[in-house]
Amino acid sequence: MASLTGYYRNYFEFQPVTSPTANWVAAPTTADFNGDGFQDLLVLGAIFPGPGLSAVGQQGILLYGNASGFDPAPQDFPWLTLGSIHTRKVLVEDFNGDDKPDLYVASHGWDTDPFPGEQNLLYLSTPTGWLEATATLPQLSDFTHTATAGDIDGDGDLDIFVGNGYRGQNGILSYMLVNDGAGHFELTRGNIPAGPGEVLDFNTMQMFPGAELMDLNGDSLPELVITADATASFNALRENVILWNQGGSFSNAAKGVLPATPTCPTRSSRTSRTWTSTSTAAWTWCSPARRGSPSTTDGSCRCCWRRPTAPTPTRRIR
Ligand SMILES: [Ca+2]
Ligand SMILES: [Ca+2]
Ligand SMILES: [Ca+2]
Ligand SMILES: [Ca+2]
Repeated sequence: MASLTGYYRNYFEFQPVTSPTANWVAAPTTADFNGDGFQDLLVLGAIFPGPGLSAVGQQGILLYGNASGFDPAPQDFPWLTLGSIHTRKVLVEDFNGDDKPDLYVASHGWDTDPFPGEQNLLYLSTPTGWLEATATLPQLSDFTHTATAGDIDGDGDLDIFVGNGYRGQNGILSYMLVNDGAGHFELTRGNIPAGPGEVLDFNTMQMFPGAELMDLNGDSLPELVITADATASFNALRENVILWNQGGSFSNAAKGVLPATPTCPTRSSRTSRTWTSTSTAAWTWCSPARRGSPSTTDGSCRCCWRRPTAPTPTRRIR
């Protein structure tokens, strides 16, 4: 691998690299951007709120893969001027049908109250290079945490589900961008359940950070899988769901619920049967990062908590 020093090395160590200063890296994405058969790596800079910091757009980096590793890409790619504040996901797909990759950049912006959101970005391939086509998107400062592409209506082009699973300052619900085949998109919510009381309504039902389009039943139309925010105790649902594609539309009526993962009792529920087990076998000790998480070893509620300080395990909860 070509050595990564200075600027590039710092990026991967989450170090400040330039002014404006990135203190975060966002949405690492692999794709063959230059069509040479080697996977390339795109990483965007991001800025996370902190003392003395302000919401300033950041550049990213693109490294072209080769037989021995990666090298910086020529600066004809718009990573230097991309200027996103906090991106969550980058879609690299051919949206305009010329067999070259295009980019949709899904961002939520300055990540602190009042969560003002950020304009998502679109870059299209042309015979002579990249075209910034963001102006053709809906002009919205939405609080986008995820996006996913798929041909939802089976007309041969890739459409985009924009997942606004959290309210943000502007309260913009999720939407679908329907492609006209040339990389021009029309916003609609007529084919997704984002109305009051429906599964994509963050106001009443469900907050979610993740979404994917994929065909799960082999009919060539992608289903929409939504992964819920399990920590949002105020959510009515907190369900990971499959929205089955019904001829290009998704609805509450055609919803499947994925099995829930076990959750650990909290300290306030430590008198539950699990926690009053007389056998320390019901416990599993783990690293701080996994405290309070269910064991993945057997799917039962063997909960990670705190490694005891005493030589003999106790069931003290901290
Ligand atoms: Ca490549
Ligand atoms: Ca293209
Ligand atoms: Ca389509
Ligand atoms: Ca399907």
